[in-house]
Amino acid sequence: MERSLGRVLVIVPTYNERENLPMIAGRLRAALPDVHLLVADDGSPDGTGAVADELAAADDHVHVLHRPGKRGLGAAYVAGFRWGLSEGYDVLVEMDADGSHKPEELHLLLDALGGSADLVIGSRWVPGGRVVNWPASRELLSRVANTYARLMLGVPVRDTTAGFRAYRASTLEKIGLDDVRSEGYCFQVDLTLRTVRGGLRVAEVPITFVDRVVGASKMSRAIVAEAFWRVTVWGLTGLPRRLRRSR
Ligand SMILES: Nc1nc2c(ncn2[C@@H]2O[C@H](COP(=O)(O)OP(=O)(O)OP(=O)(O)O)[C@@H](O)[C@H]2O)c(=O)[nH]1
Ligand SMILES: [Mg+2]
Repeated sequence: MERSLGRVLVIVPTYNERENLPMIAGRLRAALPDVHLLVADDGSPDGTGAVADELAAADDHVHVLHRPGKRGLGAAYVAGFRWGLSEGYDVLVEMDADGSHKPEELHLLLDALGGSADLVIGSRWVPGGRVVNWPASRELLSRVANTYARLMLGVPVRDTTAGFRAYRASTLEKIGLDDVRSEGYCFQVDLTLRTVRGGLRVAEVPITFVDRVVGASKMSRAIVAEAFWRVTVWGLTGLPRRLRRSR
């Protein structure tokens, strides 16, 4: 299916994912051999960047973007999207390095994108979606964050914070990346909101999300706080428009 969509680039942001990267790259290349991979590494102290370089040297479908220091997930994706758009890819995919997003399920997202969507989200919180081995505290945080975002923003999406997603290049060109300021996971909410407000079509497909087995989480209080205040600001500034529409 990905053939009819054109050229597909999967962007994997990495920060200290040395043990995970070869595993996830191998699984992706085996699952969808035509798809290209871009590793966006933020100068990981554990040497993930060098591991990525080795993978790229051995495989012409693997590319690496080195960035000087940890600047957040959002900034890494924006840089990856820019690279992919300038290289002429037609579909740009977001995927974590830690195995939480199964490369073997990526075809489900691409199928839905080829159906009739401008953005497809691999969702934990639609019927059929599952989380495996996630601590109850993380599940609660995700559910509360998603409910808050849905109510504040009026966006009909069950998993706005999800990080396994596929965009058409035309979607990213239309919504624009120049003024994206979100750094942490609210980057995902930010781009979902831009897509919906741009009148584009968002589809969710159920996925099985598996908690990371090795390596450390980058989730922090600062990331949760940023998401909370930004969603609150977006919700309040978007309120007049929602009220106008509901009249
Ligand atoms: N380049 C870059 N990648 C990052 C940064 N922060 C996180 N990542 C990567 O983004 C992906 C998601 O981060 P995770 O730490 O797995 O976040 P999470 O899935 O909420 O947390 P876990 O519970 O550990 O799975 C992983 O591939 C990280 O290596 C960053 O500042 N820069
Ligand atoms: Mg993770």
